[in-house]
Amino acid sequence: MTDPVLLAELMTLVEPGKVLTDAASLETYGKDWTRHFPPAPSAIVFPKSIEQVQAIVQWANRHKVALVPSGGRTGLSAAAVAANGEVVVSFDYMNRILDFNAFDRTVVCQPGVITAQLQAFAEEQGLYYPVDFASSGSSQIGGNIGTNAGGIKVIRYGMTRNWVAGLKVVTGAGELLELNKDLIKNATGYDLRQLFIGAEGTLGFVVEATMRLDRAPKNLTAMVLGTPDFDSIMPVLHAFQGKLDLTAFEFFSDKGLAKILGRGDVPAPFETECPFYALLEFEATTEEVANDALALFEHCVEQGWVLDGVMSQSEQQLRNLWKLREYLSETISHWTPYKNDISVTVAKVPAFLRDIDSIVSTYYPDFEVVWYGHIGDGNLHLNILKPNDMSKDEFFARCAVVNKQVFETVEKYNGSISAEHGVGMTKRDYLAYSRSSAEIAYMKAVKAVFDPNGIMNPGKIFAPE
Ligand code: S2G
Ligand code: ZN
Repeated sequence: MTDPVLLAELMTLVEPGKVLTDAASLETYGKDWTRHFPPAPSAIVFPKSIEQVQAIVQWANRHKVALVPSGGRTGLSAAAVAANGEVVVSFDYMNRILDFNAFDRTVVCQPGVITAQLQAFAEEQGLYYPVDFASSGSSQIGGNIGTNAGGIKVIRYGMTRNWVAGLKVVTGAGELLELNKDLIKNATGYDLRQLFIGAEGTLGFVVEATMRLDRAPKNLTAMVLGTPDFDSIMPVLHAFQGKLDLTAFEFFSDKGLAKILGRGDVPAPFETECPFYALLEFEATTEEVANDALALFEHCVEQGWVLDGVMSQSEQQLRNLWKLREYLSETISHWTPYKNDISVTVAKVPAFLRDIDSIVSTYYPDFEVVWYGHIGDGNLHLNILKPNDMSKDEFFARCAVVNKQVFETVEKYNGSISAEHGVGMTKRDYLAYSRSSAEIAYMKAVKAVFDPNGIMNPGKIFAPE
């Protein structure tokens, strides 16, 4: 859409200066963190109110103009990429915390509230917003809801879906719906709120979200344990989970640690060099809990599952241990990684890991492979690093060759081709490895109900027909 008449009409729907078409804005707002599809929007529009969002959607329906929602643009599946002349709807100017209810422990947020802003607000109230991940400093609540963001605390607190008390959405038909009214109990038919969570903006726009908060955790304590191989990690999880209420159980490989230590700003956890590392966290509410953790560490060493380990003794050391895991995504981005974000049920992780690792080492003998992820909830991030002397296109083409084997293995273990990063455009061609044709047909029927003219983020989740 570049028709100047349509653009002129669009400008009347928002405040002056809130429709941009300059090349720099189109480039910046037309993309997310993926680099597979060149951004090519026709305009960026910045609504400041729900009414303006509704007017934009009604305008788009009248003129059959495709709209792409844009939040913090930290997505990893190109769900927020406008590659075909769409109009990007950015929520940068709908970024306020509107209300807080101490009794319900809920916060009413506009979609452009930064995740870290909500986390800090919760802390000021002596409470806790428990969904956390590497990009929380720039991701927006609207985008977190659109992708049902997961991250590092899912093992205890679940995904974003668990923390949405209520939503106001503008459907693809331009109607405003208030979903669930922030109620804890509400047995009045289909919970339409849940449809919009994880829909990647294909059903409509999240224009207001009431988020739930939890009590603040006490004396969070982390351990990093070095293990001799993949197979030792799950018995460690099982041993610790049997005794402690874990708030996190992550893992990363020696190659991942090497990239972090190469930064020069994060200390090594301990001297011993190990093939794999588990990072676990729990609330050391009493001396006894801390002693239980140390006893479990000793037990795992005796069993040969752990070679060495360290437990945080201070806030600073807790933060340093987390940097070993949380800095991975940004650190390896310098090697233009080909990313897989796959999951199976926890019991299947060991066999699944072995299968995937043998595929990877067979097909990628000359590529550097970095493993990390939220292994406590069965979610693995497999990152293949691009050799410096290889072009991006050749590298991605070589990696894509193995997708079939990787996703066939995911299918064999009844897993997901996208655990938390969503489908967007990067995974839409592989959807059938995780969803049946009947499910896909029903999902498309649901989309047709909420977005009858197909203007909402077309080409995302479902490949164009
Ligand atoms: C993580 C962040 C994105 C990535 O670090 O857990 O979900 O790099 C990731 O895969
Ligand atoms: Zn992750």
